[in-house]
Amino acid sequence: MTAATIPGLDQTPTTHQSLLAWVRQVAELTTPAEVVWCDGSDEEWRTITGKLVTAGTFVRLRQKPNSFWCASDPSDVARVEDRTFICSTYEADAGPTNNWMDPIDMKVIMTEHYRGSMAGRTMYVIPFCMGPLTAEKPMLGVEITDSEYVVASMHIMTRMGSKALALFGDDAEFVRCLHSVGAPLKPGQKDVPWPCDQTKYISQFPEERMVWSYGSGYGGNALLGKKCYSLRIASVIGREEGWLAEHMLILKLTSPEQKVHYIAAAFPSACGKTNLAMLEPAIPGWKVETLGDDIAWLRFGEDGRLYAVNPENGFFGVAPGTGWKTNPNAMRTLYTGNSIFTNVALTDDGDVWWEGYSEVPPDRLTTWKREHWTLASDELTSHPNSRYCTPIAQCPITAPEWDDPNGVPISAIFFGGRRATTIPLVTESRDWQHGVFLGATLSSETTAAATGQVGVVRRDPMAMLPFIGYHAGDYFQHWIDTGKHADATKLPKIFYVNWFRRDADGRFLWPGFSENARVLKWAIERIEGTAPAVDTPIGWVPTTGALDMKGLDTPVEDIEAVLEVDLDEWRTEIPLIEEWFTTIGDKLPTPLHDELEALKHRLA
Ligand code: SAT
Ligand code: MN
Repeated sequence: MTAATIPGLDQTPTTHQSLLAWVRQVAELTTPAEVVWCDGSDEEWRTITGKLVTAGTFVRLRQKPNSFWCASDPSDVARVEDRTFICSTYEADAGPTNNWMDPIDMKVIMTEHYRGSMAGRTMYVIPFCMGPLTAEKPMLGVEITDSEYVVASMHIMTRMGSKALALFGDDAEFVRCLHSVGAPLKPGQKDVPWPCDQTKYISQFPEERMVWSYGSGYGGNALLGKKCYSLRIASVIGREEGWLAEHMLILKLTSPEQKVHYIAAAFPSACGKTNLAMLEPAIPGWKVETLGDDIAWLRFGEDGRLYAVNPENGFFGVAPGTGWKTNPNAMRTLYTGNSIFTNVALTDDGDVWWEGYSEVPPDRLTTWKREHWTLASDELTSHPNSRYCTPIAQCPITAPEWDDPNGVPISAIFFGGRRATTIPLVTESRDWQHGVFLGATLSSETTAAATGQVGVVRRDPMAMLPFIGYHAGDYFQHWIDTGKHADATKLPKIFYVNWFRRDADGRFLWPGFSENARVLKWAIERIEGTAPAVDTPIGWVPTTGALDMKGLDTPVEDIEAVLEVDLDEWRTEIPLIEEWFTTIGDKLPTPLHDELEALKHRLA
């Protein structure tokens, strides 16, 4: 079939010539059966989800309105970091923490994979906008995909369709996102519920503001507005334009005196980011509202403060462990409906279930592998990385300003990881540069949610290790410069938290979850200059009495232990930080080297 005869190709709802030319070029390469421009309407949602139900990809839930269960191919369940590439012209611009390939070589390889890859399928053109549509400079993108699952998910996760396309005019800049599951259909060939290819590529071309993804249908590999655009590509744009694209939740904290503070926080996976974003504070009178659970774009406002915008329109949260006890606001959001559940279990009466959803599982379930499950089975019902995808706007504690194009002024940035030892419950950095040092050396123990050994300490700078679109050393320098160019009194204060410290018997020293509000409260009181802290070699740590512990019966020894700065543990930490900094190489900014030397000196 020649391009001119592909149905739908000439139905072009835009006068943006370079967009039209690109769509035509992709259609000629991938040879789909038809081309559809997505308008983002409710009718389109009904058509697409209906098609997915007919194909056996989706099962319509009977217990949650307008919601669907979906199981992926068992091999296609998570981001594939070893298949993720930064294709900058020079390898030195990708740095030691990314896989790099020459952009020309990558295009040659991937072009051959894309050739004919959409045969027998529909090619969808999804215009979208990351962040508010009303932004002064809306952050536009177009994803071309042959996956209905992607179209349905993009309906939830982004502002997409006609309302985004209206902002393109004749020549607006946009990020080109190309995605194919890599499973062409021969005439008459029956489709599978989750088409994908064993070969996968997730390639970013930062200089061209372009993403090419092939072979996977899953989340961060396929919803290209998410990690690929809003972190990898946006981090490069942010460096050029003087702002930060970060892997951070955004929350609004209101005190009993009605004082409002906004907090952004970065944690590696499985450290409770979504739970913190939707916290129900354990201390009376304090209120948390949410603005985002995964990504924050931080830009300076005219008043010199740093403002955060969440580029996303939905939550793509880890399902296991989400329940009425751990995150009631997430549960309320999901019960509202309009959601897609991927790789969780399905109940006989048409509902979802996962480990932690409720205390007692139903007697019988269909697992994420589509297998029959009973209480006697010892298999997990849901994949540890199974996900819910649900609109932010329907979360009962979404702050009304979540869609404000100017964002919200950030008072505090939290970095956090999962560490059994060494890292106290909370440390306040001495200043911005020391805070950058804390973020750059952020570490976490691996959990069962990812493949590999459990309990190994890994560096995950700013929780951005797989998402920095350029050289990690340049990224640290950009963070330092961001502080240098600002009025220090207006910068957010930077804190380092660890909810996961344990005693010698492996028992958690801190209750976590809604009690974490006590740490937020202390941080706010530090900003307001009212809470006590001790000056330790690693930064400011609360005095034992500084945390509001009213209503908690945590023994004072536990509070002392969770706040302890153990100099011996820290001396053991130093070689690990040195090893990490060696990995970064020559581009490690001198100020971070100086911070390490100063820390060593204070510990000596
Ligand atoms: O796989 S995703 O990037 O979509 C989700 C995540 O890892 O946060
Ligand atoms: Mn994430």
